[in-house]
Amino acid sequence: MGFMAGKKALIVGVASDRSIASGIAEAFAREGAEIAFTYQNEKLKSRVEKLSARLGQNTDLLFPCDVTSDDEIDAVFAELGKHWDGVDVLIHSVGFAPREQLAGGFTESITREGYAISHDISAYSLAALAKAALPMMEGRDAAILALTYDAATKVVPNYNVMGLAKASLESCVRFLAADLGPKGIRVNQISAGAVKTLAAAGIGGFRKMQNYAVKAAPLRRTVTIEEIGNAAAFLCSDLASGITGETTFVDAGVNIMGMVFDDDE
Ligand code: NAD
Ligand code: 0WE
Repeated sequence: MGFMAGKKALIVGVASDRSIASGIAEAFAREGAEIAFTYQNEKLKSRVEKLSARLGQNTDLLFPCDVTSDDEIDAVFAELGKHWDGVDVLIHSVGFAPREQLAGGFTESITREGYAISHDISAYSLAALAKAALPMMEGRDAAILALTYDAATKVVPNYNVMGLAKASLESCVRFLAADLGPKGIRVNQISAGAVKTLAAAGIGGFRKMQNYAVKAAPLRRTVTIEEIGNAAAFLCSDLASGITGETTFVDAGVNIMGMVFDDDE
C-alpha cells in the first residue's frame, strides 16, 4: 500500500505532461492518492483529462479554474464537495507574468500592470485557494504545497518581477503555515531547479540557464519532474507530519553554491 493511500488531493497547475504538477500527480497516484484536477481554460482541459485517465483517476473530478476569478475558485470547492467530504492535499503549481516582463533589465521591463498580474496569479492565488479550501481541509492532517524558485531571494537575470512574486509566495507559505497549523493543516514549498516545462520553454536563454545549473550543481545535472513529484509526495504525506512552513530545495544542490568555477579552468 502506498504512503498516500486514502488521501484526497486537488492539484492546480497541470498544463502538459511536462508540467511539474504532472510529475506530482504521477507520484501521488503511485502512492495511492485519489486526485482531482483543475485546468486553467478549455484549451487545456483535454490534456488534464488524459493525464487523469492515464493515472486511473476519476475523470469526473476535473474543474475549470482561472485563479484570477474568485467565482471560479469558489465553484471548484462547491463542485468538489459533491464528490468528496474533505480535501487532504492542495497543490499550487501556478506561475505567470506577461512575457515581456521576463526579458531585459529589471528597471526597464517592470510595469505596474506586470507587477499586479504576476503577483495576483503567482502569489495571491495561493492565499485565495487556501482560503476557499479551508472548510474542506480543516481538522484532518491536511497539507498544502506550493512551487517556488530560488530567484525569490537571489537575483536571476530576466526573472525580474517573477522574483518579487515568488518572494511574496514564499512569505505567504509561512503566514499560512502559522495560521493554519492550529487547524491541522501543514503548508510547505518546494524550491525547484530549472526544468524545461511549458512555462520555461519560451524563455530566452533557458538553455544557458540549464547549462549553468549542470555546471553549478553538486550533482552536475538538472532535476526531473519525477524527482520533484517524489519530494512533493513525501511533504504532503503523514511521513512529513512534523514539517510545516518549510522550503525544500529540489535543485541538485545549486542553491548552496556561493561561487562556481569552470571544471576545466
Ligand atoms: P507549466 O507551464 O507546466 O505550469 C504553470 C501552470 O500555471 C500551468 O498549468 C498554467 O495553466 C497555470 N496558470 C497560469 N496562469 C493561470 C491562471 N490565471 N489560472 C490558473 N492557472 C494558471 O510550468 P511549470 O514549470 O510546471 O510551473 C509550475 C510551478 O513551478 C510554477 O509556480 C513555477 O513558477 C514553478 N517553478 C518552475 C520551475 C521551472 O524551471 N520550470 C522552477 C521552479 C519553480
Ligand atoms: O517560474 C518559472 C516560470 C515562470 C513564468 C514563465 C513564463 C513563460 C511564458 C512565468 N510567466 C511566464 N509567462 C509567459 O508568457 N520558472 C522558475 C522557470 C523560469 O522562468 C524564467 C527563468 C526560469 C528558471 C524566466 C527568466 C529567467 C529564468
